[in-house]
Amino acid sequence: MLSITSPVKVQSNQEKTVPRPDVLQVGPYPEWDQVPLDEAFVMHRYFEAADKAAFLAAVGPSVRGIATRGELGANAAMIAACPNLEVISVYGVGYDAVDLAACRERGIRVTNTPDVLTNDVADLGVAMMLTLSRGMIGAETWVRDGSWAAKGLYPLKRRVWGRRAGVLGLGRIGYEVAKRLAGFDMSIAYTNVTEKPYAAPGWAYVADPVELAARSDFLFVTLAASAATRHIAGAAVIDALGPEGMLINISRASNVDEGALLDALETGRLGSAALDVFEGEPNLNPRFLALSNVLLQPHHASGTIETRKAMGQLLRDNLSAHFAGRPLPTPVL
Ligand code: 8YV
Repeated sequence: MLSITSPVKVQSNQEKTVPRPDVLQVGPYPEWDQVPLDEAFVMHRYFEAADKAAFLAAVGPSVRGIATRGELGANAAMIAACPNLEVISVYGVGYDAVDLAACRERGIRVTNTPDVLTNDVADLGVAMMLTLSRGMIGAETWVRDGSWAAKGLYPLKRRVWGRRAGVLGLGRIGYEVAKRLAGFDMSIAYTNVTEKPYAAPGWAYVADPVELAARSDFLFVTLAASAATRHIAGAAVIDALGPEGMLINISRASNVDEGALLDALETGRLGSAALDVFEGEPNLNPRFLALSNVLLQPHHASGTIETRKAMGQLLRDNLSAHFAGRPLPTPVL
């Protein structure tokens, strides 16, 4: 059988050849991940290639693994260009950007990095709510630009504690968001496909997202994205949240109808939105930049040193386990 690994020579007592599997790297990682990845695998840096199609055509046949990131995934064309692909390891909990149907068809394994990022993502969601509701970005500017001294007191903003929170998707991240909100004495309701046995007593299960939005001041979108959840927060949900409501999205842009969201924010039918994810990110719709009732974040909810180190470790552990024939630590497929 044709060998599809790139051998490297390793000096030891007696010279031996250690085959390192070829891995296609879709996007950059921090140095602390890149170094061990380069040691364990032959990394083919797709993101550095000027001509992506030519690069894939050249390296695709040797590729046995893909290392990608949550928002980058691996599409059908990329998977098709790698006829010997065995495993895709995602640096992120969301794997909606990986063509799972293509993977199923070819028996390609898929892994992600759940759990290790849950608390940081929840923290950022709650921080976004507080920052926007209390006007902290504007307040910082008020101090720095001399407005405090020149104009006096900063305009009053809206309270957070004790108000009504809705959590759209009570998975791991939604649960941690709700737990934190309980600490602000908020009344909590959630929507999920089914009622969750682990929901705390007092958290109301509301099956219909529109009804959830209607009884919420703050609506957190914390669903794992899929074709079924596309635009689940659409015009009806947004209108139900209303002119006093705030939408916070720390999941995927596709869960929200961005056109409907922008229309509602521009006309005041929705009070405000705090967003970590955008359609076509990192290039977002310029209409967002003209709005003062939004808080815009660069998809960094999992972006702490501690969590990103744990994600990188898990990404590598999944690849290593696969190539060593061990059980995958966190399989999706
Ligand atoms: C990204 C994410 O993977 O977990 C996810 O699904 O989208 C993020 O954690 C992260 O921004 C690294 O690219």
